[in-house]
This record gives sequence, structure tokens and C-alpha cells, in this order.
Amino acid sequence: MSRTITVAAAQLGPIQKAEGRDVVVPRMLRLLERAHQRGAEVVVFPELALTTFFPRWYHEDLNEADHWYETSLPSPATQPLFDAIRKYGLTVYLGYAELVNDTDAQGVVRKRRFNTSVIIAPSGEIVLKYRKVHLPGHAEYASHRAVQHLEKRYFEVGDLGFPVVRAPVGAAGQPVNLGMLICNDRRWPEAWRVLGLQQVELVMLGYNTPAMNQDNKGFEAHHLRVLHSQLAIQSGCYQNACFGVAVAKAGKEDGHELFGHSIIVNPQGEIIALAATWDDELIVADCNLDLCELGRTTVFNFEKHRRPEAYGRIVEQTGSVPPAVWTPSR
Ligand code: CDT
Repeated sequence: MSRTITVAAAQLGPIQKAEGRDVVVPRMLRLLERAHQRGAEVVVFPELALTTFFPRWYHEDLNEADHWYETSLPSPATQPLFDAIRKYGLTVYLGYAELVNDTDAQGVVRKRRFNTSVIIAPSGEIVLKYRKVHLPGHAEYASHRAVQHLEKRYFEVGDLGFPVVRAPVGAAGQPVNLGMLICNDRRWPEAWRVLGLQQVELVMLGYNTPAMNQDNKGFEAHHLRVLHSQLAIQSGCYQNACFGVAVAKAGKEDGHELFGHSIIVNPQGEIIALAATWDDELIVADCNLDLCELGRTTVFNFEKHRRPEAYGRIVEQTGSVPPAVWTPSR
């Protein structure tokens, strides 16, 4: 019998700055209900799914930004999501901003902030947590930019690595090797490979990606923004023989456009489902996990073909260095 699971990408349309969890959670509940009606066992929501993409807004005092973060899951505002997850027997990826109050040895409380995602089991338990490693943007207000992208101000670099867990999914409880990425992580092959080295079968990732390059450092055609996103996800799935569910927060948030184009990708790197709108939209695909075997046992049989002794620079070096210079002998 094939190991087929039905997965859904629950794309969210825009969330305006003034809209709170009381507006967003009912929209997410409708998507969960539709996912259940369409036979989904796994549902993936976007990065920072409960709020607008707040890193575009500058707060001089970080404490003023606390209302964008969750200090516990579930909370009174998110409890209805957990109730629906239990009712429908779903496994759910949820992206959110996490605020942790850490107390040090001297009893001093320090606030720590992460861009986080969790996998929630059909029982409502948290199966796995991931904190975003590749934080794009900048930490200080950048006057040359049309729009701020202050992830380096609002979040610490994730400290949980790239974990993979084998866990039963959905009401049927099929065991699946599950991993997570968040938005910009998808552009870094190192992140995918660390998941691949743990035999990941399903990579879930949410994103908020501006439709236009906002760095003001040169022109980038808009269609290339989508191409680059898909290229990264398709190659990540192919090179690590896994399925990927990549889910956007899309549309115009307070006038700032985020692209949609949520996709589900198979281990051959093919897009098997694609969102057609920049609004709340559910796309669903059946994923036969046995398809992960072909790549894993042939071209990407890591045990047989990887050469870590030649990859030293990948972990020893961060930035690039100029190459050795060759000069003709005469
Ligand atoms: N949210 C997020 O990581 N967005 C980035 C935008 C990069 S531009 C600063 C992305 O890689 O899609």
C-alpha cells in the first residue's frame, strides 16, 4: 500500500496593520474547515500568520512592538485554532512571532524574540518548534529604503537548528518525517541539506515576500521575484528527495504588495499544485511519500555520493573570498 497523505497549503490574503487576531483567526478557521472537507490531513499556514508583516513598521522602543508577538500557544485568541485542529484531526504548521521571557542566573528577566513556526498534532500538542535562522533585512531604520524590512531588529537568529521529527500525521496517523523552514530560509541550500541529511519527507514553509525589490540597489523585474522563490523550493525538494509545501501571505497590506503563488512540490522538483489568487485560498495535493525513495536511493544517495571532505568552506567561511589569481607564465 502506498504511503499517500493529503496536504493543503492555506494561503492567507493580506492582513492590515489595524486588524487583530479577532479578524485573522476566523479566516484561518474557515480554511481549516475547507481543508477538512477536501480530505486534507496536513495544513500549512504562512510565516507570521496571525498578524500583518509587522517588520515593515519601525518601533524605536522594542517594547512597543510586544503586541505583535505570542507569549504562549495556545492563547485565548488562538485557542479556537487548536479546537478546530482537534475537531478535524489535522496536523498543522503555524508561523508566528514568539516572545520568551528568559530569567538569567541573577534573576533578571530578558525578553527574547524569534520568528517561529510549530507543528501542531491532531491532539493539540506541539510536536516540533523551529526558529528562523536566515533573517533578511536590517536592524536599524534605513532611510534609503521605500519600505523597511526590520527582521534583524525584531528577531534573534533561531537557536534550534533545523530539526526533523518522525510523527504520525492527521487522523489516520501515518508516520512522516517532518521538517520546517521559514521564508528566506528557502533560498539557502545549506538549510535544505541539513533537513535532507535527516531524511525529511515533507518540508513545510511559510513566507511573506514583497512583490518588489525594496532595497533600492537596482532594478529587479517583478516576475523574477516569483521565479526565484519557486526555483529555490523546487531545487530544494529535488536535491533532497522530499515534498515541499510553501505558503504565502499575499496581497496588499497597507499598500505594500506581497506575492502569492503558494506551491506544493514533489521530490522530482515538479509543482503539483499552485495558488491562483493573492487572497485566502486553499490548494490541496495528494503526496505519495514513497516517491522520496527514488532520489534518496539513486542520484541523491548521500551515503554513497556526498564528499564532505571537499565541503570545508561551507561551514568554515561565511562571506565569499576572492579566488587565487592565475597569471600567464609568458
Ligand atoms: N519574510 C522574508 O524572509 N522575506 C524575504 C524577503 C527578502 S527581501 C528583504 C524573502 O526571502 O522572501
